[in-house]
Amino acid sequence: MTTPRPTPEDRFSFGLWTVGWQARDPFGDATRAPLDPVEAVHRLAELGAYGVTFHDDDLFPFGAPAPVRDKRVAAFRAALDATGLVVPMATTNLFTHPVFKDGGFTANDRGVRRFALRKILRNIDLAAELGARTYVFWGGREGSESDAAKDVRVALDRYKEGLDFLCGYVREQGYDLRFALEPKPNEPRGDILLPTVGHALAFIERLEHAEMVGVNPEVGHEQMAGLNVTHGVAQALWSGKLFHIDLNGQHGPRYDQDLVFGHGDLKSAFFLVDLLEHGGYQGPRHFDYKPLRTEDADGVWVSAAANMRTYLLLRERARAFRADPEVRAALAAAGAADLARPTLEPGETAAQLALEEFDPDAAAARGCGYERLDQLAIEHLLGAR
Ligand code: GLT
Ligand code: MN
Ligand code: MN
Repeated sequence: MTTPRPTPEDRFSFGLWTVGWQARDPFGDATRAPLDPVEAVHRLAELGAYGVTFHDDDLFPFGAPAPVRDKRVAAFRAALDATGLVVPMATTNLFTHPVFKDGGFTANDRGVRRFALRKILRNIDLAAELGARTYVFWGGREGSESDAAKDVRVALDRYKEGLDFLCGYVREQGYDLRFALEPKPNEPRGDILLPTVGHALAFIERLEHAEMVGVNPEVGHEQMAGLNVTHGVAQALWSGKLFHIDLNGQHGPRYDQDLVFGHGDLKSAFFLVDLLEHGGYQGPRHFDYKPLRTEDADGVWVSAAANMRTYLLLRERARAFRADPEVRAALAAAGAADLARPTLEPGETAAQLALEEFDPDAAAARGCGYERLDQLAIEHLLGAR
């Protein structure tokens, strides 16, 4: 089999916090040394990525004085210039420092909320300077463990207030930047606000500048909620709200595994790639994963390459699936095209609809042919066709 090689045209991007994860977990210390962002940029470029993303705290330590910050940013920028890697997205760390233990936008403490907004504003300026077009908000600490602790309706008021204010700021500054909310059901909070793509889409419609806010679904986060991520992503696309995507792997509802893309539910990954490739998504294919804690530095780069290679292999498989005449025939037999036909004739009335003769028993007796289609998908996925 040919080896697909990632190129910048594939638009693969990685968070600095992914390859840079030192593998500290709730039970154990780091197993790897810190990774300099400059090295990360060079290694990712060598592997064929086109972009790198970051939290403010990935680039310089929390509360770093201006000279340290400037030095780190300059080194990062020089690495970008040297490699041609771009920064398509940036985000704020509102979860590591203990000040954010009760959230950033929705902490009960108003002083913390104001501090969070200042931290975000500062990094939005840097994101815009570095050419980012998307700014992600993952609200991992926005939530609670006890329903006595927080009035969710009021917390959502504060969430909206903060995002409305930040949208206003981006507009005033004339930045070419859109926001993408990243849902997650739980972890680190017991329950996180905006737990799924559906919750986030509904919330966005209540925002003052809804047009500049979309979603950044993460494969594993929807699967942690027991949901079909491909359906969530499809609805985001349908709503014109798929601004960004976090690709990774997960085995069903358990802790957030952040595995390499495709290393969890492979069949779901196949259908997700099929959707992204045929559904008109033009944005970055961003990997948000954690190299296994068992790996050394070499293993980190093996895993980074694995994300891209798996995506490309699935893309090949999805294309072969769509091009296969047998699949086309099976889709036709299953009536797939009929779904694209509006249910009513233009201008048809309820009275006209009532006149139609229909035999429900005959329709009920017809098989849908979906088993055949599903098996064809599996055979393409397995490279058997
Ligand atoms: C954190 C989280 C991710 C988010 C990142 C953006 S940070 O690693 O687990 O899902 O995308 O804030
Ligand atoms: Mn995750
Ligand atoms: Mn993510």
